[in-house]
Amino acid sequence: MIDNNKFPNDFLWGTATSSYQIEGAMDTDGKGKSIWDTYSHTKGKIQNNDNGDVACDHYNLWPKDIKLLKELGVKAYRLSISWPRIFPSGHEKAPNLPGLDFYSELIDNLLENNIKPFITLNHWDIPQGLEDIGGWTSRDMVDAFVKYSYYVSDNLGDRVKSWITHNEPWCISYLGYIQGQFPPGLKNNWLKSLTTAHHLLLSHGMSINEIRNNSKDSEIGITLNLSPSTPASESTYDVEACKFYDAQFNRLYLDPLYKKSYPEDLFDSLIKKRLIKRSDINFLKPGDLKSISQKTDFLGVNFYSRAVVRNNDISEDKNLPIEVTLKEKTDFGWEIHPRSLYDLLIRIKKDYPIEKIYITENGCAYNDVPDKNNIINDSKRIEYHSAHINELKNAINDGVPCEGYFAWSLMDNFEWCEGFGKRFGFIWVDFESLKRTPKQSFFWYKNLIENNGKEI
Ligand code: IFM
Repeated sequence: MIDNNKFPNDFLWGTATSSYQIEGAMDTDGKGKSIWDTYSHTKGKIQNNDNGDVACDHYNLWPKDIKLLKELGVKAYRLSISWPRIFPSGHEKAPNLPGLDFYSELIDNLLENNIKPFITLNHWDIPQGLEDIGGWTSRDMVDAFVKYSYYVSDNLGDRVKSWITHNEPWCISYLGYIQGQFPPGLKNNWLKSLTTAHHLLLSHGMSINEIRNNSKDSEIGITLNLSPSTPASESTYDVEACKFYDAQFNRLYLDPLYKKSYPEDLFDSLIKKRLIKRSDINFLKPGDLKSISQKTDFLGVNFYSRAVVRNNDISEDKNLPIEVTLKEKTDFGWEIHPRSLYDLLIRIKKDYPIEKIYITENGCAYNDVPDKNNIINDSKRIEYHSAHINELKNAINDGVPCEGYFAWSLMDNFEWCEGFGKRFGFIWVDFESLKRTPKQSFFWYKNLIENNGKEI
């Protein structure tokens, strides 16, 4: 329950989506194939073999979605650009104009409705043509991303004033090359995973000046998914595993961005485990860290849950019993732990010189369906957001410079490897008829925004 302490008057309440998850229109108006088109059409990769060919058909139904955003009362909307709509194979010299026109019209309409667009340039759906030359493991991706950022900001930068370079580089690097759940689906390849993380960070840094030059008075940041980690017991095994988790999940990205260094303990530990060689780190070239740590205007934080870390390298009988009791989980199986959002934000404030933060995603999957009166009573979603917003307010009161909150997501959509089976939206989408029905959480959030964070 949120108490009556108000958020700052100009606090930005928003929602977020991403291109591949909602747009559909997979080959319309010159769009090329993205890696997610290829991956989702590979049998067995996605639950139910779902794909984003149609998704929410936002490409055609966007006027309806803007009306819903307007009704919801959000002040800002975070969306991403589909890179292969702009450069179909990634290799073209000039952009595909119908792709730019689509976003240009969408942005004009958002602005006419007083909704501030926050643009993410890379929310994972890179052109397949770039994956074919090695994807993010190739240093050529840096130039490709800079070119893409240049053209998008040149065309939209007169109206878009908030830019996010990448969304959740950890997912691309770890899920793509260690867990093998995301494209390209490789497993345990630490060299490719680290190289990918490095090229993502480098391309972020290298694109900042291009965007700044094209989009005067804009703010530019990057979005990281971050998670505080707790050892499952006090054993040195778990404490060590927890430190490793924090290094690969949080510090691998925060340190180069804000401290101009990589976490040496991560590299040492991978070398000790013979997962990389010291010479592998030559993906890091002189001057790279300076480029990565270019000053940005904000950090986007995506928060869903905490991590309770158990050391899996030793047998259970050698370890101490697990001491941490997990709390209730969402339909995704992610633990609900709002206090960790507070802890995370306080830790970031303490450890890094970050001047402005936006919560660029926070949300939960619950599969509530319409009842016989067509009401979708998603009370658990309301509780989830309420508890997290409450902790966010505590963090702001304790000095965390957070200026906005974007709920994930505006509407149910294609949840990557889970297909359409996990619903995060404030709006229920019938994926057959594409009809949108606001859930009870939609009306709750509308009311919360009207009262600037106060629950009435
Ligand atoms: O749906 C995703 C989103 O694309 C990135 N952040 C996490 C969300 C929920 O899994």
